[in-house]
Amino acid sequence: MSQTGHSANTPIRFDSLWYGAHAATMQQGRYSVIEDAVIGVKNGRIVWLGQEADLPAYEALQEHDFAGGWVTPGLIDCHTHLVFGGNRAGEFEQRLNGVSYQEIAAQGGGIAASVNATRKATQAQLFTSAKRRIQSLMQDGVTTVEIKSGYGLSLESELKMLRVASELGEELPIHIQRTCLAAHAMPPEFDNKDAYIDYLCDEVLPEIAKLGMADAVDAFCEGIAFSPEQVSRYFQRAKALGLPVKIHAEQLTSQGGTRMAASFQALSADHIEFIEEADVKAMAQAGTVAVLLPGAFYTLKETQKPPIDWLRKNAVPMAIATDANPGTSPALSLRLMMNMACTLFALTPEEALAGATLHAAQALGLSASHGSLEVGKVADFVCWDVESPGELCYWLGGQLLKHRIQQGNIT
Ligand code: DI6
Ligand code: FE
Repeated sequence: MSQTGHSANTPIRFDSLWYGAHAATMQQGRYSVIEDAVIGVKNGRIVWLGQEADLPAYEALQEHDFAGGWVTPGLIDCHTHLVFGGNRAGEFEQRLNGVSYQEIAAQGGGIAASVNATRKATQAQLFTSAKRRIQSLMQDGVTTVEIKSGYGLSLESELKMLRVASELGEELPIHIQRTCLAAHAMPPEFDNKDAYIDYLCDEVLPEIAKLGMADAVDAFCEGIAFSPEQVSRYFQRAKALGLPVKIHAEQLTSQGGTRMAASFQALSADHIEFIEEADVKAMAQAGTVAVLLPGAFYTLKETQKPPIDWLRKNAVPMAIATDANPGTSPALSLRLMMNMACTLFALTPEEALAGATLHAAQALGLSASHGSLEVGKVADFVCWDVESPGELCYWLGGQLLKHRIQQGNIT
C-alpha cells in the first residue's frame, strides 16, 4: 500500500491497517459487501472502512495484507452453557436407544446430572474444561461468547460458574458476556418450585447484581422447568435490579413464555420451535431477537421447526447460536450451526451470517459496539479462506479461518 495519499490534509493515523480481501460488513443493519476492502483500526476500534481506491492519506504503525479471502465481523455465539463439570455422553447413548430427554430428566439425569458434576468441580477444573471448548469456538471464528450459569443452582455454585466465565474473558482473547441462568432446573435441596423462585429473588439475584457478576438473566420456561408465572416473578426482580432478561421458551411445548418475556422487553427468546403467531407479534413489538438453536433441535431429533416465515414476515431479527451444553447440544462450531440453520430451517446463507454476527450482537444488547464492520465499532473481525461468504455455511467443518482479529490484534 502507498504510504501517502494525494490529499493535502493531515494523514489519518492508524494503529493497524488491514487490506487484501473483500468484506461482508453487515453495515447499517443488513448484509452488504465492500470489494477490495480496507479496515483502519485505532485503539481497538474501527476508524476507517471502505474501498482501497478511496483510502485517504494515512500513516499506519502496522499494515497487514490478507492476500485474498473474505472478511466478516467476528462471529458471536449468543447462547452457550459451556462451563460445566463432566459430560453426558452416556445419555447420548440412552437417547439412541429411544429414551427421551424428558424421561432422562425425570430419572434424575439430564440437567441434574450436570448440576451434580458442576457442584463437585473446583473453579480451576471448570476453567480448564471450558477453556478447551471455547478454544474450539475461537478456531472457527468466534470473537464474542455468551456463557450462562445454571448448573450450580445455589448462590455459591452459580457464582463459581460466573467467575469461570469472567476468568475466560480475562485469560483469552475473546469477549465474554455472562448470563445468570439460576432458574434452569430444580436443585435437589428444594422440592417446591415457588420456594426456589423465592430464594432466587430474595438471595441469588440481588447478590449477583451487587457483585456485578452477570450482564443478563435467563430462565428455562417449560413444563419440565418453570412456568411463565414463576419466570415472570424472577424477571420482575431481575429488572428491578437493572438486569436485562432473556428466556429459553417454547422449546418442547407451547407455554406462553415468549409472550411473557416480550412484556419484559426481553433481549431474546431462544429455541421457540413451538411459538404461536401472537408470540411473534409480541417479539416484534418488544424488539426481542429470536435465537435459533439448530444443534439442540438436531440432537433431540425434534420435528417441529421454528416458524421462520412468521419471523421474516414480522421482521423479527433471527440469531443463531450453538447452545453448547453437555446434554442437548454438544456443539463446538458456530459455523456448523449456520449450516444447520440453512439446511434444517431454510435460512439463506446471508440470513445465517447476519444471525451469527449482527443479530447475535442484538441478542446480547451489544448492537452499539459489536456485530458489524462499521466505523466506531470494536475491531473484532475474521478473514476466511473462501471465495464467497456463502461458503461459510456450505462446508460441514473444515478449517476456513485465515486470521482472527480481536480488538485490532491478530490472535
Ligand atoms: N435448554 C437447553 O437447551 C439447555 N438448557 C435448557 O434449558 C439444555 C441443558 C442441558 O440439558 O444440560
Ligand atoms: Fe440453552
